[in-house]
Amino acid sequence: MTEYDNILVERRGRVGIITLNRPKALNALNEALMREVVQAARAFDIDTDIGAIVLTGSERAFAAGADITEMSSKSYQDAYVGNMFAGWDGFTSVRTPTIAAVSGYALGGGCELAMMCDFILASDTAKFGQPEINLGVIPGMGGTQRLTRAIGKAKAMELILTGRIMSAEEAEHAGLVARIVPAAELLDDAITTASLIAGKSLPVLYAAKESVNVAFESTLAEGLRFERRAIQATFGLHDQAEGMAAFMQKREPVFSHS
Ligand code: CO8
Repeated sequence: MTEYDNILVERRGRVGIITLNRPKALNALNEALMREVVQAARAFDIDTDIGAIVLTGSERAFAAGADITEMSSKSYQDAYVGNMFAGWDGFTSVRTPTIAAVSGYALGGGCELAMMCDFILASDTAKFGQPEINLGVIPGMGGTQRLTRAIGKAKAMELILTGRIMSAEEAEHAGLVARIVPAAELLDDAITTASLIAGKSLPVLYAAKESVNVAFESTLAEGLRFERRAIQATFGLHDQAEGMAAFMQKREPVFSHS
């Protein structure tokens, strides 16, 4: 497996795990780390033996934001010509389901990276926020868009304009987080959840993920049309025949991911 400097990568069965690993900087997201996360996620994505990806950090911090030390000396020209943060699009284009397992700080780019995943599992110690306003900038990796879609305008505005940090409990109530898990159980729970997902048919997971994401990018009518075409297409899969046969034969399905 490829060696990385800023992340750890491992597999557990059909689950790929990417752990952000810059403990001295609370996993601040510098460009090298971004390239590694995207490279590792893509490698898992093209591997059909992987059916779900868990992205996590440490107990103290999922990630405390984009790397302020690296950003502080950048000029407008550097940011614009270098297309700062655009590389993260490589992570959001991954088709394999992704779960963010968040413990501790998920601030700024850290919160935005968690929101790039398909859903967030949070430990009871997780803290979410977009404190960029305190640095004289605004969220730049999707925060103004994904947070607003996730928790609504009023709450997103309040968080982004004040820089206030919210607890895991508040984030769950607001709809940012799928579930809260005790800190000590977070990674195990995330891997168990990912294994459950990875046991489903991979092409059907792709179709489900793509269809849910269309809800954020289209009208209801277009989304419903997309969904209908997507479910119709599943009837071309061996796994649809297997899933329905298994139900009728009162046994567990064995999906071939085809
Ligand atoms: N970048 C770089 N280093 C960081 C970062 C960061 N985002 N966060 C923490 N660190 C470093 C600290 O500098 C410190 O290093 P050192 O030990 O060498 O001094 C180490 O991590 C530990 O941090 P603290 O000592 O500060 O730990 P505390 O427990 O006291 O505080 C906090 C933890 C509250 C998380 C605090 O570190 C903090 O406020 N961090 C910054 C949070 C933040 O503002 N994040 C947003 C960053 S901006 C962003 O993500 C998007 C920018 C979009 C720009 C778009 C432009 C076009």
